[in-house]
Amino acid sequence: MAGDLPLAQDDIERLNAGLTDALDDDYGSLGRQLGRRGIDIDGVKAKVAGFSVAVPSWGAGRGGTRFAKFPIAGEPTNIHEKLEDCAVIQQLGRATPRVSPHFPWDKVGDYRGLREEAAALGLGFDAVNSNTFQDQPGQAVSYATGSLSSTRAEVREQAVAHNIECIEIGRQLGVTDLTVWIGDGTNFPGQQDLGRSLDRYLDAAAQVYAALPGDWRMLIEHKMFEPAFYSTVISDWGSSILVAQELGDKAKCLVDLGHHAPNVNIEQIVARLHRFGKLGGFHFNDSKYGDDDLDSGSINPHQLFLVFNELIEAEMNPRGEFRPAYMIDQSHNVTDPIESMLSSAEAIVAAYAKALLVDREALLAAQEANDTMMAFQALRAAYRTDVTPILAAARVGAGGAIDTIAAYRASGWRDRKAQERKAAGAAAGIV
Ligand code: RM4
Ligand code: MN
Ligand code: MN
Repeated sequence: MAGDLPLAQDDIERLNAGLTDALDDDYGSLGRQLGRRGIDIDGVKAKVAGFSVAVPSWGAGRGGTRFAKFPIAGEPTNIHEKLEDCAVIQQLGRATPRVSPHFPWDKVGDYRGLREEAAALGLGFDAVNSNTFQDQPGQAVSYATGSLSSTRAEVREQAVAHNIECIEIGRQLGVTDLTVWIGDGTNFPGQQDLGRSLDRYLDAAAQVYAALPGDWRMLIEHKMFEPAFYSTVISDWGSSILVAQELGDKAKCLVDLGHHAPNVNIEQIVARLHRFGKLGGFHFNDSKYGDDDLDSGSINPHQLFLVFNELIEAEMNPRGEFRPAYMIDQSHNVTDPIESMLSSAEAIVAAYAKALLVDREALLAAQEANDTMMAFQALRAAYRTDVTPILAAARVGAGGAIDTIAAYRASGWRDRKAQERKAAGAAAGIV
């Protein structure tokens, strides 16, 4: 149960009061418009209110590139401060009630205590992310040769042990998913045998899989490049699904929007993975060139809509259980991370809401009749609808802000934290 939310609820309500008449007006008008299309706006609002996406603990700090990081005053530097900032995002936006942790970045002595601390802030935890892509102080062996696929047995053992430790931490945090992304791969042709490195990965991943409790899933995240630039071991959705099929039912695939070659049809990958019951999770961000980790919907909101169109198709036609782990996975290099995550969550929920508006009967009929233009128009009609009033009304219903970023700025949160928190380091890298 939420104890102490970080912002004064009265302040949020006072700001909302000045915007309520306009919202009611816009909601009424959109309701009439949707009514003419046979859609009940309150039903859409109820679905939107039930939708949520996790935020990554590391996203609360300012990111950087491999060239530089420019910290801001008052940014969080440990998991406790990160949770506070995530609670601000949730209090205002009401779409991000869970935080996805990363280990060892978020290591603490007492995980049950951490779970209580989060609950008091109105938060729970989501998928645990293991980190075997960089070395940590005091680590026995280096990941310089890779981790789960390293040629060195003692490195593979260390990576397996770390993943098993993440499962144990996750149990204490009340989580049931382990996300495994590895940085393993090569920078030169010939550097490693492409077949044998996958064999080593499969063998090590099976040991992690064997340690999963009955109700847990292992989410395999593929990525085409970076930090390895010639080949990666789990490079694409093909490798991911083959591995997941070999490991077993509890292994699923996780799609990160930025982890593909430019122009790849990601919505089709979503549909394919779902077809075989292997779609386990999705990392939201946006990209112009590669794994840019830009804010969701900032570059290509139409792609986000098309992805959600497939996710809703999947939800309506579940193959076995459909329980995708949704998470924002971004690096906020030039904005206040709280503002970026508020804006990104809104873009994600908007894409979801628009996809809910697709007239699926009309779409299917047009597809069956090979009426290309009307099939496209079924999507277009949904995409061009401004769903802003539905999102705002859903937020208000849950105690959030109508204008989240204005409310955040009015709260003076970051300036206050700048007085209290120690300064963040400027080391280059994602955290
Ligand atoms: C990777 C991948 C993982 C994330 C790390 C920080 O590119 O997207 O999901 O945990 O970055
Ligand atoms: Mn990711
Ligand atoms: Mn990534």
